[in-house]
Amino acid sequence: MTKQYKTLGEFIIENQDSFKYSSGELSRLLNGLRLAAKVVNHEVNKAGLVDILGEAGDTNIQGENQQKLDVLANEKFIQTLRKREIVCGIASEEEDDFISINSFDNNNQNKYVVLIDPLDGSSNIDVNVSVGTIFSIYRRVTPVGSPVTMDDFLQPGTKQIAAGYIVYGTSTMLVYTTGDGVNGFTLNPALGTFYLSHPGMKFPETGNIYSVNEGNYVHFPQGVKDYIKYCQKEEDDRPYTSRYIGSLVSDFHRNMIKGGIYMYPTSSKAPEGKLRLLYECNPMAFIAEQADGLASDGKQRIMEIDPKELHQRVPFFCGSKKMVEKAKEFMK
Ligand code: P6P
Repeated sequence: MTKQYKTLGEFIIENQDSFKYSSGELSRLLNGLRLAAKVVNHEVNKAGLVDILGEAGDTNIQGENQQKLDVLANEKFIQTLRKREIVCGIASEEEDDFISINSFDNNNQNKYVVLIDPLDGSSNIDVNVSVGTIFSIYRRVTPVGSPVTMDDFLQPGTKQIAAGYIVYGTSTMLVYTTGDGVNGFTLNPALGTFYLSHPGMKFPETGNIYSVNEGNYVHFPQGVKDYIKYCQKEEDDRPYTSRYIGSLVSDFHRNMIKGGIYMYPTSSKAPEGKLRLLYECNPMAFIAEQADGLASDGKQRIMEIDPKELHQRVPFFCGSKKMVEKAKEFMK
């Protein structure tokens, strides 16, 4: 008798009562993201065939227009969420402004806004390296029934009610939190079903992996340089291993399982850092803290930053508690 693993659908239903806002809407929202994840996974996995099927932007042998995958992923997530009548607004890395969603069937009673990076690290597709989707969910703060405003999106990360990512790797996983721990689900592509493969994910308190683009070393602030040299020093549990694949979701996921720290500091080339606060850093920070890790901009909790604009960038230090604390000591 093979062990029966719980499916994502069963898990969402079982846990919806524990979710204080639950009226089934969050479940429907998470199910929408689950569906979109499967569709995007299918497209990502056949991406390598684009050259045979036709270059992105051109038509393929079936005469269909090949879209860039991040544009396609963006459209799939927006389309799926729009249809589910739960979301009143969406902000995306691919969209300059937020999208207001009116649902006439329930005269605009939708309560949630979603912020999403539909395909993070998409430049890795051409070289067959893992990419990911990152999402962050809030309740709107303006009156239900009225059109969403920027205030509904510019909320601090501490107000998130759910966050997660999908990593399209050697297997496709959906990892998310609603504030009650972090759970990972692996897709069985043959069945199109996500199974609970990683219940209660936690960052090890410390680790020996540091993830940073060392090509930018000369541009980093002195404290970051000093921490990197600390990681490389022959002493105690060091030198650590350097692992950086240029895909935040994959580096984060590996570090959460094995222990490690991911860093995207400011540099003279990126004075605010590169990663976006609202749909990259805040959701990953929520997951990190729910997994007993930390996420900081080098000075304060990522989730306590008061957002000023939709595509705002922040420096990002995230992972095993003791490693982030040590990095912050060097940056004081
Ligand atoms: P760099 C991908 O573009 C991304 O947003 C993250 O997924 C990744 O960790 C980082 O940027 C890579 O940036 O400047 O090191 O190539």
